[in-house]
Amino acid sequence: MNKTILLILCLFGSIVCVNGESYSDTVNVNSAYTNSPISWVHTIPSNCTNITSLTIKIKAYDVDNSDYIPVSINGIQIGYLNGGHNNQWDTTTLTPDSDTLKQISDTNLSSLTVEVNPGGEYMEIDTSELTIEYESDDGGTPVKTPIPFIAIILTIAFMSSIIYYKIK
Ligand SMILES: [Ca+2]
Ligand SMILES: [Ca+2]
Repeated sequence: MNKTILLILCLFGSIVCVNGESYSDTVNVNSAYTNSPISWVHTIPSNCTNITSLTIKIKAYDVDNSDYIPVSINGIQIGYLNGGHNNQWDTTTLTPDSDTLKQISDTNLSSLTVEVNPGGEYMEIDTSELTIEYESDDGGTPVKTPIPFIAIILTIAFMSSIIYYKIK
């Protein structure tokens, strides 16, 4: 590959990634052991206009079956709690794809309301950890994220290709 193009790609990737704003919020849901819907609210930054990535980790008890208890954010379903944990605690990690994120971003973004619907199955929620990367509508002080893995890999690939061509 043309080395100049590769260098430009590396630099561009690094700049785009480093400028992402990042935010985390943990809610101690502490729900009852129940078969009714459970919901809670994650606050998000007031200047957030678009969510570019989202990860939520939900610690739940006694989720017996897979693909059975749906999880939604602002009414948009993002997946299911992990099943196969009869009378056990387990943490489900969900990362909605870009189409789903766009649907969430199109809702009222003043906060994120999470709901799980046990549909008659008894279960319990302990904690919920939300992490988002987002775009904002002002020039406020952004929280810089660490240089992400992909930028490091691209840089290493670039350096390696230079060394390879030099010794060739
Ligand atoms: Ca059970
Ligand atoms: Ca159960």
